[in-house]
Amino acid sequence: MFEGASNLAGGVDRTFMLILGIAIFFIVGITTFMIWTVIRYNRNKNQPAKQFTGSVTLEIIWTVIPSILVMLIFVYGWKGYAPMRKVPADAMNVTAIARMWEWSFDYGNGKLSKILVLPVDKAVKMNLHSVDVNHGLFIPAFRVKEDVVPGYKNYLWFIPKFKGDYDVLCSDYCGLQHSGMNTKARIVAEGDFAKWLDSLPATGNIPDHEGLTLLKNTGCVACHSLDGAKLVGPTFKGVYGKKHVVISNGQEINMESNDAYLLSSVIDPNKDLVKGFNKGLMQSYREKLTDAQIAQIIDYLKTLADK
Ligand code: HEC
Ligand SMILES: [Cu+2]
Repeated sequence: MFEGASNLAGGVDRTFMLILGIAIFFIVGITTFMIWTVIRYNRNKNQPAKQFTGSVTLEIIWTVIPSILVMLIFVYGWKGYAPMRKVPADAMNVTAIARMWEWSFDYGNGKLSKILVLPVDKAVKMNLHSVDVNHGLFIPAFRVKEDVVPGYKNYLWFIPKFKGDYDVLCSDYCGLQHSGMNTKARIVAEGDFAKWLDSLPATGNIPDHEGLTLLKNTGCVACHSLDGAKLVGPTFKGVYGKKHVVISNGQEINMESNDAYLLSSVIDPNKDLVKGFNKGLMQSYREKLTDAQIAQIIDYLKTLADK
């Protein structure tokens, strides 16, 4: 009955059904008893009610029964939870990288993917890594969910049981586009997985401009479009050489976007705020990118200038 989409699903579902069963038993039992007493002891047909206090028997019953039920829930819960923290030694390692607001999966050797492709019937350990704020890796069908906290090493593991596509969500509210932080887990046959992994380009091999690769891999494009569309941040199209109004120290000033301005926008984004956009959304990349990488990004942004 409890065969879920992963090896861990059964333990979670059994605990859930136990709690649901107890809840249904009590809501039906208590309501029925209540209705029965209202009718059976109707005040018009019976003697007036009397007040009495103290009943050792009753007190023992209502202490012992709930204690047993709570222990039972604990035992089922523990049986479901304990295996979640015991990763088999032969599990394959994949790092889930969370950033506002997308998931990427690192298979090692620079191989990154936006969807989580995995072979069926094989244990996988997901190392959880956040580059900005708290996120949560949640794959409901597999009954796995763990926090992804910057600077903290967390993990989860599971064995997918069936081929197919499953939803991958972020379970922690992580800002404006949190609800869009979804992707797919695609479970495929072992051979198809090997082929897919082979065909995945190592990041260094993507024949893009280095700066564009950095924009994609650092997650800039989640907030900045390249085609003129307004997202959370201003588009990068035509950003170089653009004359626009920025708010600096509470003052609106006209500024032309040049090398120095772009550099300061990346390492100190909230200093000059582009008018019409919110403060505090973009984090400083001073520590996340090297000077050379920022130079490559700026180099690429120049190629998007309006000619
Ligand atoms: C979480 C969303 C977000 C991410 C991720 C983000 N930015 Fe921004 N960015 C913004 C917002 C919002 C603004 C406008 C407010 C401001 O100027 O700080 C902005 C402004 C900028 C500007 C000034 C644009 C203009 O029209 O003057 C540049 C340049 C820029 N970002 C570069 C980057 C780069 C490079 C990255 C990746 C390394 C990046 N941003 C990542 C949200 C983001
Ligand atoms: Cu998130």
